[in-house]
Amino acid sequence: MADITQVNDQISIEREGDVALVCINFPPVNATGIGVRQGLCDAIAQLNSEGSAKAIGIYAAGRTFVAGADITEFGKPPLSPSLPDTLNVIEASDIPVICVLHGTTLGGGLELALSAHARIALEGTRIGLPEVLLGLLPGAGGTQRLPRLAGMPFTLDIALSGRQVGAKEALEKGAIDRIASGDPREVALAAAQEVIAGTLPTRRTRDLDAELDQAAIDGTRAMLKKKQAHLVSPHLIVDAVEQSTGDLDAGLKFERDSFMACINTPQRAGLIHAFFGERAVSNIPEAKGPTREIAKIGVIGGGTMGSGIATSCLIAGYAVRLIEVAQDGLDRGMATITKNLEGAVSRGKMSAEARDAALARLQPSLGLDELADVDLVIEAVFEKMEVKKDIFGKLDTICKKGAILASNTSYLDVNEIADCTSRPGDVIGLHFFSPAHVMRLLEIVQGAKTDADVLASGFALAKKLKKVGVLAQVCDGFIGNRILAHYSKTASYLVLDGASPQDVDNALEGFGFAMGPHKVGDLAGLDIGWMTRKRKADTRDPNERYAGDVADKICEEGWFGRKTGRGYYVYDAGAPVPNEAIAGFIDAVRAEKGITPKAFTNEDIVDRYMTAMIVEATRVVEDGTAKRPVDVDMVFLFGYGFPRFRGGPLHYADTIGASELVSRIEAYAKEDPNYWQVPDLLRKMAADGTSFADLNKEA
Ligand code: 3H9
Repeated sequence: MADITQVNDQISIEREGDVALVCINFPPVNATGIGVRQGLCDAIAQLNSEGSAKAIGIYAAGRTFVAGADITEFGKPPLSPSLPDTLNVIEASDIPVICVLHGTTLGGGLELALSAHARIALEGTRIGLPEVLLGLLPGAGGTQRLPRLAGMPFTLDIALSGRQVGAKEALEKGAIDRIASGDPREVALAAAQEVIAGTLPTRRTRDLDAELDQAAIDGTRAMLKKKQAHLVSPHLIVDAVEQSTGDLDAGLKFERDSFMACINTPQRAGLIHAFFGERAVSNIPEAKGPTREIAKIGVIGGGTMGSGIATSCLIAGYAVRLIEVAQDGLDRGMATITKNLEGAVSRGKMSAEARDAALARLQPSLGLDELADVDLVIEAVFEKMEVKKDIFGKLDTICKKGAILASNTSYLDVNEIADCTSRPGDVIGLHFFSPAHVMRLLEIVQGAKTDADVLASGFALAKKLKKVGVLAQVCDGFIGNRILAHYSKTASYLVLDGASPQDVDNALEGFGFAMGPHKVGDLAGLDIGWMTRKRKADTRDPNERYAGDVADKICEEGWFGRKTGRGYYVYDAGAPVPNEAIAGFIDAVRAEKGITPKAFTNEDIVDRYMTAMIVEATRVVEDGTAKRPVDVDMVFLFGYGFPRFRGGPLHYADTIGASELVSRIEAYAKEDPNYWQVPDLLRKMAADGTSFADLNKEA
């Protein structure tokens, strides 16, 4: 009978001869919540006061060693003992302590291991300090103890990138002492016995010195100044790592103070909203339940979109049949897919063998008849309803019973497409974002008659493709493009009313977007918007202020952005520069419309642009196109380059507050009452004092 004492629900001590094994058991990921911290302190104190054990082995039950601090505790009043204090207790133990790592040993989990007197990782273990991805810095010794073991460059690398490192690299760098194979408990027992026998050396990390690498510190600072000026925690990480050459306790204090400063930032709140939001979007009944088996996928269309979708499916391990109408289109599609896969190999995302295997699973075909045996078809052809209807009518007769028929349409009515088949229950929208093998968003569009298992299969597919699947209902543009169509007019109105395209871009880049809307337009191709404006000209609301005057003039010159070398910017060799001719177009339109230009500050620009985005996002939640505010937020983080540290448009809206937003909209409405209207939901939230976070909780 094993001699096991339960310290609390999450920590137990097992005694085996001279060895004490401390097991952490707090599913799902053994995060260091208050129970784990208290239990570890009590276990170490108890074993030291008893004095009978000669070595302590700490390991964890379940799929992983500790994956970090308990993120759900952040933003709430801190509970003692803190993690740094807990780890100091472990490090101070008179009885040597070893940790056995498996799974993903991250953040506070790695810091726990660093406070032990030796570390062994099981094969396949990955370690990392991902706090930076949550707007934090390692707050329990990571910036102080890791440099002592593995040096400053490695610490800066993993603490600033948040990347996970394999056991082999961790061993080479000195972050762990050994790699072993087997069961965590057995390895912990054997290692502790070795410690007693003297064949596994132990030492306290605090007794080692960290070597100053000024070049690494200075180089990193310069890089951050250029690339991550608006983020708080990366800069503090460098400051903390620089402190690691001094007294450990002073370094730990600096680190703790910096950690607490980060805890209180909106960036931390935004990034943690993003962490949980990414998981919440598929934590809905529609994503669960039975799914249909998918092994072979047909992709119709070898253009950029179809090729990207095919690439994504191949990378995930599916067999893919690529369909085009003519040989040259098919050849182009095959070449694009091959190039995409090459890119994945050169970026280290895929091995050359995996690429060859993927290409072997790809079958090019001319004509839809070849789709009889596929489990899922994804149509990615020209956005014209007549073309789509023709294809889906044919698929209805060709595809096997039970095959899922998906359209990658970005705004067309999925119900209309479904209704031209005899099996609308099999039809769904799967809206990928370009480049489809890179962008992580997948809007999963539920038609009125889509079967539940088809919908759940859409979510299962998203997971397999490593994408973030978000449920959307049918409407023009679904969640993302519908909101985009509304707020992008603000950028044009700002230019008509006094700002330059560069003013708008600079202000929004300052807010955190990687590119302002005019640069994005140039990249996507200005002709796309031009075609849409022409297509919608007859149906445009006569009361709507036209937003396309300047863009139309640019397109009339044959300037479609990057692909023609000229758009809002000029793309000769070197960095793009503003296209000077545009100012003339803007002046002409202002003169024609009698507009007297006004001055806009960066803050004015951001406020108007973001308020317009929030208005349409609110309507999308109000009418049920998106299930919850968090779904809108994830669409924007994963599909539209919205700055992750701001959490998404509706998380950001909560930082402003519904009342303030209503006042802003009412003020803007004095200029353009047709465009600026307060959504009923926002007015109600202002009256009730509620937030989008409250709506997330209710849903
Ligand atoms: C830190 O450590 C700070 C310290 O330096 C200093 C402190 C003073 N806490 O992702 P999954 C939940 S900061 C609470 O679906 P996977 C997650 O929400 C932390 N909950 O599984 C999900 O719940 P549900 C540094 C957590 O296998 C469930 O566990 N650490 C935590 O795809 C399963 O997660 C990190 O940033 C947590 N720390 O991936 C690591 N982690 O089932 C964050 C997970 O209800 N975590 N949950 O939806 C991860 O990267 C991944 O979850 C992991 C597993 C790789 C561990």
